Amino acid sequence: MPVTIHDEINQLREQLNLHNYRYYVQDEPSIPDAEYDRLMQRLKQLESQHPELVTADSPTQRVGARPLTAFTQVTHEMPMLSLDNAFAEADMEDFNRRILSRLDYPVGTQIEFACEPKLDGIAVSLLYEDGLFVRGATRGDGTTGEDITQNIRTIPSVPLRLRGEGFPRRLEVRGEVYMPREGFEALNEQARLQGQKTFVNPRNAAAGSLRQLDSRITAARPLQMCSYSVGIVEGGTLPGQQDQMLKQLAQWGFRLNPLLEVVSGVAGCLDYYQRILAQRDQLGYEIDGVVFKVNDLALQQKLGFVSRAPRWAIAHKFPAQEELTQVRAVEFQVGRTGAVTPVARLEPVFVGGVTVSNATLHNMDEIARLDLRVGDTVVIRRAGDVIPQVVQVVPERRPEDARRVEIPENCPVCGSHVERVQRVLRSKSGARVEEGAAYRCVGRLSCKAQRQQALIHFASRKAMDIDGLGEKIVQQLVEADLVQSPADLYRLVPAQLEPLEGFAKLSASNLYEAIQSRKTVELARLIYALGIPDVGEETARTLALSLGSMARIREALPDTLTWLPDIGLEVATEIHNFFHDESNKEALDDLLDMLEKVEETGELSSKQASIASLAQLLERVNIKGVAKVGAERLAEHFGSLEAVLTADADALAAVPKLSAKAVKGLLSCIADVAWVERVQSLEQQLRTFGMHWESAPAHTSADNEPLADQTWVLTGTLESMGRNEAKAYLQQLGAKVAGSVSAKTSCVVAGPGAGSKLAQANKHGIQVMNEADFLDYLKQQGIDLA
Ligand code: D41
Repeated sequence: MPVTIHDEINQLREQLNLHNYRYYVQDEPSIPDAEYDRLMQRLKQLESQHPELVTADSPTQRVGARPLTAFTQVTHEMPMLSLDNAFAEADMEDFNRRILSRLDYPVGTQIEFACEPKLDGIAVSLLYEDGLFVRGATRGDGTTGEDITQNIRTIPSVPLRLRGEGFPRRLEVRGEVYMPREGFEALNEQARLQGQKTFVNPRNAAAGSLRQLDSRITAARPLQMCSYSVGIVEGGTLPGQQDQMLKQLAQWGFRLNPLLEVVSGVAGCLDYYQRILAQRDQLGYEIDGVVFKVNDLALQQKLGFVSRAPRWAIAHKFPAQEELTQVRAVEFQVGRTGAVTPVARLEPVFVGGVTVSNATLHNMDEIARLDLRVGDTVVIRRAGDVIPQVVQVVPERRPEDARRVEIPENCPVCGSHVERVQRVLRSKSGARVEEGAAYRCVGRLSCKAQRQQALIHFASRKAMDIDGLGEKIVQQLVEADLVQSPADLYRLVPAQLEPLEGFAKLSASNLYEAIQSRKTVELARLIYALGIPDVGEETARTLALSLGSMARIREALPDTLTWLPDIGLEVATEIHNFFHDESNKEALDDLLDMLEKVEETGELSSKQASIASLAQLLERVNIKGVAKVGAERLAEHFGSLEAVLTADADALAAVPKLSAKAVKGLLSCIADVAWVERVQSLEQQLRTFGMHWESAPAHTSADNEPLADQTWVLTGTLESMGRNEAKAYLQQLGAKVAGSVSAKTSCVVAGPGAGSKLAQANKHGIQVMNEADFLDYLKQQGIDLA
């Protein structure tokens, strides 16, 4: 029998609703997103061809068509009550005592309580008639709220039609709309990138999202709704227990909090409170306490309410995650790269379980954004185990003598000039979105703060890995003026260390040995150890692998650096500026003098600019009408830059599928001597730098690093490749390559002429590979040996 359009539409809706329910209510996706998208597309297509078949509860109808001009008021047929609060165990005991006495139950009776986390969101009422969602409203003052039907419809965990059967003809479901933490962070991140105002907390974000007149905005906000109660119930009945009643709502398609539980007596409540409090920071959403409700609905009825709050329910609040306090001072800290950042010194305040007396203010823009002054009362927030933040100034409490915060002209640590550097934030798509000012102390290593941080970084495990040279000892060395720069570390002698606090003869000589043993270092480590702003391990490795030597890295122009994987113009500029700063140059020369050897990682292959990289070059030299594809076609057709630059109109016409616009653009470029020279010199520089951006290893991750945690040693000469090449392959597989054999060595690759290292390996029983084995192994690992 042929399926009618009507049937197909119904089937699609059923499938989509089921998927939605599984995904947003039960957190168990049942079909892949791509399949969902396909079904949705098909349904939209059918509905647009048959508009008469569109229904209000169709999954296509979540986002409203027209923005409202204002919200209308809704008077709740049954008032939405409020909750009394308990702040201490004694309040809970009182709550229980009141219940027992009102019910005439003997003291000590253990009654059942339904418990759930108290979601920090917005209370709403959802009305269903004959199973169809007809109206959503905010709680408002409990008597009147606002009609937010259009916005509620966009929340995927709200059913537009009740599932299953047996529901009352009229049913009002009450619950909380909230924004999970992850969605909140993402929303704020997006707002920051677009230079828009951020939300102070997830609750405000949820409230702001529901208050949108244009439901398309609400639809884009990651909102969720959990139900916790009912209002109107007409033409049907519900189970007689709070927990059973909620479970029935879940059957009809509502989301419940999964931590719902029934406990016995106050002791059960207090235990539940402690257990949820312990989980608070790990939950994906914010809660401000737990709610206890007498589980038996008949008892709830008997208990009734006083002044708009039920006698049968209470919210046991957690310690606040937001508190008010005063800013005593704003001080400035100097970091490793000289960045001068403001820190608020606060009147100590207990918030989120700890006493907070400092909060970072990030930068001067943040101070401007907050309009923060010394003396201001501010909202401090510490949630989810994160660093305390100043989220807001309370303008009403600003004292008359509140002082503006100025960036100091001189470094608070060393007195050097503080310079302003442009800070450019970019979104992932590369569009520039915000410019602001950052400030830097120009003192470099002459600034004690920078020196200390720089030395700590220099000695750290991923950098020079100097055993025993930690934060505290660096601090002592700097305090005692024993080291002015990294190079000075290598000049230290045990006799200078011995007098330091906590040192003895042995520890002094151990530290000395540890420092001396790190005079040979791989280039990538050394680059990382220098602490160039924005240059992490990955970038350091890219620089070392691609440019091969310190000399080349020091010389490279920002333009050249941007050809390397994952290096944008900002990082490239930082790198260039770092190496061209006089004081850095001096410190680096001095350091290189002190080091015995920098192990340079050569090129992976000597392959010069290939066809693909020619395409990259052509794509980046601003030829009108030539983008990625056009550049690829040109590169493929001509094969060399020379051939492209000498092509004429006929030659270009012969390039398959090249657009007329591209031909025109290229011809006018070729006619421009300055352009041709620029392109030629760019190619020349890239060639002399021997870049092989194609073959530079992409991001390495643990799963394609079979040798992660292993240390390999190369000895003797390999016939098929240079030592640097062999080393690069091993590093590509995740191995560390060391210069000497120790108990930690995993494997030794021994070429002809191997001497003492091979003997050592045999002595320790360490695996040894000859060249043929090694080549086989590399091939097995998918390394392409030309
Ligand atoms: O999670 C919540 N925020 C929550 C709020 C909850 N789990 N249960 C609640 N129960 C009630 C009663 C007992 C009055 C039905 C509530 C609220 N009320 C409530 N939310 C805002 C005001 C009152």
